[in-house]
Amino acid sequence: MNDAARAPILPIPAIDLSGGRVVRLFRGERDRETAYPVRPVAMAEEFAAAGAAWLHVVDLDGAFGDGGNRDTVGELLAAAPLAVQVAGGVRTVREYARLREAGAARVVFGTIAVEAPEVVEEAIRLDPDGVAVALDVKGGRLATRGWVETAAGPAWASSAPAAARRWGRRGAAAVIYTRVEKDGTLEGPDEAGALKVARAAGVPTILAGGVGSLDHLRALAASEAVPRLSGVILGRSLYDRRFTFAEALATLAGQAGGDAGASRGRRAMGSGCRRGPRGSRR
Ligand code: AMZ
Repeated sequence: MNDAARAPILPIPAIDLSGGRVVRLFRGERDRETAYPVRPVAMAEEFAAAGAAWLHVVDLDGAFGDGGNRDTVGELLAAAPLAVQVAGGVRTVREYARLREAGAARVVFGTIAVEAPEVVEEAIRLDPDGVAVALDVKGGRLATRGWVETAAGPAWASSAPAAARRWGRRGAAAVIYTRVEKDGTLEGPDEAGALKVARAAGVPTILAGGVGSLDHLRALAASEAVPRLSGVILGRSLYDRRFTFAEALATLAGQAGGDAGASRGRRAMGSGCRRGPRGSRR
């Protein structure tokens, strides 16, 4: 493969919201939450300043089906100086259109893609560029409703590659593959599973769950995941300062600067609370 074809995998920082706070869950379990004392918009600005092009925002309360973080998501869409992908609790075409009008570059459908796929198909008919489908796999099946349920859906929902193939053919702009058992564990992503999904989907595929070290990113960058995976979502690894966003970016781009940038970028998470309004960057 020539170098031009080896577009680097894009690191995508995640902001998961619960009750307006920035949190991380362990394997998606609600009672295993870590809250981080950062303001969501300041965090987004921090990631943008470190070179992020995209932000993955999850409204966890929306995903669990009780309320949501609409105001905070709205603030992020209005203020964040980067492309935002919004996930969690989007169950209607109307909500999809509302988020797109509010500035979401992509909107992610999880539960409703399994329970009522016609809703997602209608969104694709209206506005295909913004539709991403989440393929969240738990115990080998697609998980819905906050990853609590793995009820039998249609036949294609019994495997992530089959679901990926379906949504790729139906015109989704992207699919996001998360291995629930890995999420929040820092023990390494399910690269093999993601590759199967990417091959089947034939549309940009993003991997989420389990990245815990720059070595995990180096392994991805050196593997056949390039150029099949377009992005990798980073959550706990950034919040627990296993590495900085700048290091992740450099590592996936194949630059030695993954280490050299360490001390510069190390401050990134800590200064999130202190950062001023947009435009007041150092
Ligand atoms: O952590 C969880 N328990 C969780 C989570 N992160 N549950 C759902 N989600 C994410 C999915 C997807 O991006 O990965 O929420 C989105 C799906 O939401 P919904 O409401 O469409 O199923």
